[in-house]
Amino acid sequence: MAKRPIEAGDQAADNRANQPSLTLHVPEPTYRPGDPVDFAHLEIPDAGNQARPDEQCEAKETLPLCYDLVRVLGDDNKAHGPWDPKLDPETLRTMLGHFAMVRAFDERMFRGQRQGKTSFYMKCTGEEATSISAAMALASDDMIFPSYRQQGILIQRGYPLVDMINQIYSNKGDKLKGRQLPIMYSSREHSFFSISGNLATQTPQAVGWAMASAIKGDTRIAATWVGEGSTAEGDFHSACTFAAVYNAPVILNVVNNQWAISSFSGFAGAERTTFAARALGYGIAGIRVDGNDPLAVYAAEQWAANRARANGGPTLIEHFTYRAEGHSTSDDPSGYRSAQEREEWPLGDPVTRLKNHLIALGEWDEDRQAAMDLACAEEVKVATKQAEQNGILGHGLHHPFRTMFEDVFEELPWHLKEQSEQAIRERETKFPEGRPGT
Ligand SMILES: Cc1ncc(C[n+]2csc(CCOP(=O)(O)OP(=O)(O)O)c2C)c(N)n1
Ligand SMILES: [Mg+2]
Repeated sequence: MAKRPIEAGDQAADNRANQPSLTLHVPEPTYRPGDPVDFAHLEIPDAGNQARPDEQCEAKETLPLCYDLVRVLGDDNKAHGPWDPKLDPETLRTMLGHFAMVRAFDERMFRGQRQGKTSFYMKCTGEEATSISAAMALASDDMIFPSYRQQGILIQRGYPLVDMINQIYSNKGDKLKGRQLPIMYSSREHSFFSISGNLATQTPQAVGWAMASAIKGDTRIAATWVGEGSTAEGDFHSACTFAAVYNAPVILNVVNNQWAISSFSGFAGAERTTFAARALGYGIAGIRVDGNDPLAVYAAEQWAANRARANGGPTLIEHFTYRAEGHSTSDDPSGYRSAQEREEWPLGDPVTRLKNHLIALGEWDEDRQAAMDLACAEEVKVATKQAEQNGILGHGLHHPFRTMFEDVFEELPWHLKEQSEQAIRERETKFPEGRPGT
């Protein structure tokens, strides 16, 4: 671009005449469709090499952990180092069972969308550990403020599959009465806050809930999950400020799966520093963890939970992982990223890594894995059939139309009452024969 012409007498501009033109950096992902992929530039430290500071340490003592990568499971499929949470085989098998279940669930729901049973679905393939292993390190009544990719937590907390599917189908069994986009679950009984499509709003809400818990002298902490792309939202930074100022008992989980739909993590600042390192500027403890290492994720979350529960304050955990599939059923990643990325991802697959660990311990084998996968697929199938009795997309078996005016106000204000009557009247004119579900 041409430089601004220097006007006579503009001494300041004249003095800069020999300086280079200013330029902007616009991030560009390393690999586009068809490009060969090589992740050799990623620094992947050996498992077990990271120090584990005291849970009550000062936030700044976590500085090395913000640039390192906490890893426990080595290439030998064994657990190493001070972060090994030393879980017993039964707990590891339970974790593997939740992994298998969420994978079976994702698989069937994705197919259901392709079959027209729902309008929308989102998988969490490759990111199972970041939700399930983390949630297992929390108390079952600690409050979860999720994004849309933490279905694993509902499964881990025992939320009925059929209720999840009813919500996905927006049918007459949907506890949210069709008022939320499919997959945006909510369950007070499972301490699982309503998922919002407005990115990052859950982060200040989690901090606020944690502050309220402290004000009440409660012992429950809050944990929130947010994508790396969403950390570019102002809400995330307000959340960090409040969490730091009030030393709130909260865990901020940033799931860095490298992509935000078709935008790569560089657009949220990944080229400049790690997401974990952002914690330091706020005075929050930070940990960068191998998000595909279920033991490391568990250990990091447990460290942060112990810290928060003992009034040590908030922790930001960056889960370094990879979104193995499309963003949602509405996305086609082959249009913007190299298909090789998934194969070349150097941290492997969390399900395979946990399975191989159990096998290495002599506590599991391939036959048991195959039987478990089959049993999960069967359980999801049965739940799907049961939910289908309540209706699928387009079958009209949804909550009656008039109910959309209910449940917000104890008494419907006059203007909404008018609107509701008008809407029902118009519907009767449009469908004189009546429509199921009206
Ligand atoms: C405030 C806001 N902006 C944009 C969107 C559209 N949107 C939905 S998901 C998404 C990508 C988010 O990526 P990331 O935070 O990395 O989470 P991921 O999908 O990778 O889990 C975008 C831009 C939205 N829902 N809300
Ligand atoms: Mg992302």
